[in-house]
Amino acid sequence: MNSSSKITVSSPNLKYTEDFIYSDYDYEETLVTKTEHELVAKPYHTSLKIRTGRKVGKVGVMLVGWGGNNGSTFTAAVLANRHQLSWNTKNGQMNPNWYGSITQASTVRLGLDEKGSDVYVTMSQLLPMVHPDDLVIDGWDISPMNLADAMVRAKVIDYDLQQKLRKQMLTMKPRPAIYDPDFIAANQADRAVNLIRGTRYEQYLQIRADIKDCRDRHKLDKVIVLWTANTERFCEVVSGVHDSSDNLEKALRQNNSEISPSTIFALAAIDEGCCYINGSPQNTIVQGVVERAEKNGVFVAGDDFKSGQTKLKSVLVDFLVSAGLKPVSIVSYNHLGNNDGKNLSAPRQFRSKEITKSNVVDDMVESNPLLYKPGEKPDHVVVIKYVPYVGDSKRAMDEYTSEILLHGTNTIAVHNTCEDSLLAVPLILDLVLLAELFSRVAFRRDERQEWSGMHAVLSPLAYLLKAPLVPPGAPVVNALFKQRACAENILRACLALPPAHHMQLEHKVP
Ligand code: NAI
Ligand code: DG6
Repeated sequence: MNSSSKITVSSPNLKYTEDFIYSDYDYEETLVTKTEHELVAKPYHTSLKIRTGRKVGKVGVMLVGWGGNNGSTFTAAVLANRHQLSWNTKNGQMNPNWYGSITQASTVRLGLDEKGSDVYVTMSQLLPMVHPDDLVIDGWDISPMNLADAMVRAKVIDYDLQQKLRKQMLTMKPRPAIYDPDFIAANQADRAVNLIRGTRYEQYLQIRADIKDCRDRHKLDKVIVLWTANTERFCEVVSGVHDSSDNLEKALRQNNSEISPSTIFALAAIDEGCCYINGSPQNTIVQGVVERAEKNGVFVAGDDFKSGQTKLKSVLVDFLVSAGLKPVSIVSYNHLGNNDGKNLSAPRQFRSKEITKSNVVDDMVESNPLLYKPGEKPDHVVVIKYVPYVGDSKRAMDEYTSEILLHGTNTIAVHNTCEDSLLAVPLILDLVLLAELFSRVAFRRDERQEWSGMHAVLSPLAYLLKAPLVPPGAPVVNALFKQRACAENILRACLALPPAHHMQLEHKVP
């Protein structure tokens, strides 16, 4: 496989122009109707026209919480890759990579060659995507620390690489941010000194001004705003406040105290025409935010990066349930010593994380009524403890107990030790790159219709998120490989390629 090879699809259903890739796509599904004694399955297909813009443009990402472990590590990773910096460790010389990023370091099967062997390409080769080296990074933090010192504070990057990045990162300074002590843990107060003062509406206006400033200064075509700041408590959703774009606007101007800092960032981003991604668990993207995003034709996505323990859970439980085994107890314990762990040691912030970490097996359980009665679920407990000594090196211990044949018991125990930020950073990259790509994809059913983009709630990013938001009424999918297949097959559809089915009938049918 040559990761720089150009891919050209040769098909009567695909047309390339200078600006667009046009795909004529037959979307196939099966409609099931139920009568008292019978299920009738009827295949159907929908003809779609899909248009993908080929011009990527100059893209900026503005991180909320830029000076945190994820923000500083993301910046370090982009710079290390951009400048191809190598560094020494006790294990020898290291070179940068993007391991953990599905767009940069994972492959998709394009098809088979003349000998019947699989041909794989990097996911980023399929369609024009922003190159990570070209991303402009900016952002906000309630802590004023420059990015070089923030990287030292995070204790994630090897010392020698820190030295090589120091000069450049010293010049990077987070913009003042919105701080509301009611939303994050009290133990964060000492870093909250880089602040936008004033009412919530004034803070919103300042965030808009910051986005404009970043866009103008770097001559950007697109800015994506991504929250990787502290986990907030859930806001109390109040009707007449959060339930519509107009009500939110009114409440913002009235300085309503249940409008969280993250929701103010979301509103400002959307009103500046930027996609907003929520990498933390809180309920930022309330109904009024979704409505605002729909009106402005921009994407929102969330919630909470799915990096380690939950990613494995969304594989393991899918495996168990689809193997006909019945998980009955899932206990997930973790301890960590970074600032995220410190913030999560407060009950209300822990509760936000407990919610996103707990609802991640529901779709798999509901998919198998042979194992689970309606409403029945495994016992599922999530514990998080703050242990400063281990820093960013999170320990996650999971015990999965399942009922097996004739009421036997199968217990699987998993222990994972890993720098949390090194798992989260590639997800930040993928979220940004895929959101940008999907902003260039439009659909219509026939020539008479206008092109329209995907739904404002960008659910194809679900693979990267613990509690994926979906458009109203759409089913939530947590199973990891279904999520991956969704993203991969949408990319294939943009190229008029059939979904990956893995049947390999060439090798089975005489
Ligand atoms: P961190 O605590 O090191 O960084 C958060 C940063 O946000 C801090 O620098 C803090 O000063 C800043 N901040 C707090 N409130 C702010 C506000 N209103 N505006 C701007 N900046 C603000 O945390 P870390 O490890 O970088 O994680 C960030 C978020 O990502 C957390 O919510 C965490 O739960 C979430 N997350 C992290 C994962 C990981 O594997 N590292 C995975 C899933 C989610
Ligand atoms: C402790 O659980 C801290 C959290 O921020 C997690 O590290 C983070 O949400 C990642 O969770 P997971 O379950 O995807 O590894």
